[in-house]
Amino acid sequence: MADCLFCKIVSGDVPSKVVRESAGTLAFRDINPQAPTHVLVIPKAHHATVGDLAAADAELLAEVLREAHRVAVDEGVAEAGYRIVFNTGAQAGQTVFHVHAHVLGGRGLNWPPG
Ligand code: D5M
Repeated sequence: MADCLFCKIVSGDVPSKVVRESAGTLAFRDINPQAPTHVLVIPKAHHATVGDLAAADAELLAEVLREAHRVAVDEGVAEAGYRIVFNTGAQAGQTVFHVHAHVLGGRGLNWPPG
């Protein structure tokens, strides 16, 4: 998608700090980290929300989740505990409409979230 920020990160037109890559996904550090580990995992293909991705390509969604767990392991936060968040829709705080899993860890995380 021409006007999509995360498509531009996939193409390399916008720089990012990549931490992992798989055939269908890219993982890079969030520009505004909310925890010591805050990485975004995205499918390289454009889907606006996690619901759209689940409906269109469930195997690609599974790949996003596998990669999110690998990020947590690589960052050393998997054992203590980490969170995978898909903000979905404007009211839930989604600002970039190219689906992304936030992988958050490295500190205690409150529940319920704000
Ligand atoms: O999350 C969108 C997230 O995307 C938010 O945490 C900031 C992050 N962001 C925005 N621009 C960039 C760039 N250029 N690199 C890395 N991270 C970025 P949402 O759930 O949609 O609110």
